[in-house]
Amino acid sequence: MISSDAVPLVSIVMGSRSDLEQLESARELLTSYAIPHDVRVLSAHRNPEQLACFIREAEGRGTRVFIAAAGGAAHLAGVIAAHTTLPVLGVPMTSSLLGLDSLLSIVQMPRGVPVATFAIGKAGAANAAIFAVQILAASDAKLRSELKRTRVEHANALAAASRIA
Ligand code: RP5
Repeated sequence: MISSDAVPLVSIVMGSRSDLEQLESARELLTSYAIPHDVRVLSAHRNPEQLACFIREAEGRGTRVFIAAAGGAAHLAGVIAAHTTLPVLGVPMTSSLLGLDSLLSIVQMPRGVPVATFAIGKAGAANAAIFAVQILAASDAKLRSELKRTRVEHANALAAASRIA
């Protein structure tokens, strides 16, 4: 169970409230692994000072991973990475250019300030959350065994549903 006063280990930051729907799976996954997390709308271009302040404070509080979701000229993840050496997982949001603009903006970070980039939209959001759990699990044996158990459960469910005719 996530206690409300637990230190958020993962911070989900999105560029606009309009991104929220694509990120629901990320929130659900982190909750299912009982990972304390927070969720913020902070834009790299609309409120840059607030964003920088939040990243510094989050790191000071004990956040270990950032998930950054943005669409269009999606510089949010890169800007977050500029303010921290913690891992930043970038999720391109679907956009008027189907999210290809967001994907290319996030994935093409110049050498030296990396952002791990995931698939466009909901699948990417879910995978970023799982990846965040995997990062935390590197130093948490219990979490590692939960991840393994989930993989086995998914494989079993797939096997049980494999017969179509
Ligand atoms: C980006 O611009 C946001 O991440 C969002 O995906 C996109 C559109 O934002 P809104 O105009 O809906 O606020 O910064």
